[in-house]
Amino acid sequence: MNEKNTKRISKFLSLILRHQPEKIGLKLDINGWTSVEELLNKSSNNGVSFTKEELDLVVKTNDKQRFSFNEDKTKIRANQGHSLKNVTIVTETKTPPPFLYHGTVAKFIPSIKENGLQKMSRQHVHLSSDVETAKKVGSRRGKPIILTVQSGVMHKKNYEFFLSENGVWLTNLVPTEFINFEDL
Ligand code: HQG
Repeated sequence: MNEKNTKRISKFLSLILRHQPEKIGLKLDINGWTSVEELLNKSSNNGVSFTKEELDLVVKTNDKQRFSFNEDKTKIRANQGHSLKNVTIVTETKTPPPFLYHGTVAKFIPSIKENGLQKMSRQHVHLSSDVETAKKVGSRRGKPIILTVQSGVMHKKNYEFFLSENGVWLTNLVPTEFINFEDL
């Protein structure tokens, strides 16, 4: 399978396993899992055909490890990034490093200054442990601006942090007083 095809399937999986399973008549359980066999069948019925081996390869080689199988590989889910309200991926709360980073773009800064970092359409605010990754996240929307979040201070004040299976730090809200806006 070529890279273009892998990417196409990965994008399709993100859509179905995070946002719109109903698009192909699929149901996710409350932990985000769905049957691999049903996913293969229903995708194919809706014009997106791939084999179990191809799915395996997409999950294994995905650049951000977006998806996981359960132990016996009968079920699959997205590790994070859901907008579906009735899916919760349980991750343990974890002590974050002193600083985490958020990549965004200039047009959002006035609103972030006023309201802090909000979940917007996702279930959590997504933060990166390194500047490089945050830059990539911001670049999806234009020239990236990197905000530094005082996660250590927030943690001391009892804000909860979660670490997703693929290494993304998640929290519910970053109030503006914990964001460094210097130079902006
Ligand atoms: C911005 C991708 C105005 C926020 C990435 C961001 C990441 C505000 C956008 C993951 C705001 C939301 C998440 C406020 C936040 N006012 N704008 N108060 N608070 N924003 O896509 O962090 O490929 O939901 O800065 O690589 O960009 O999907 O979040 O620009 O890991 O796996 O509102 O998604 O990963 O956008 O990206 P998103 P994000 P995947």
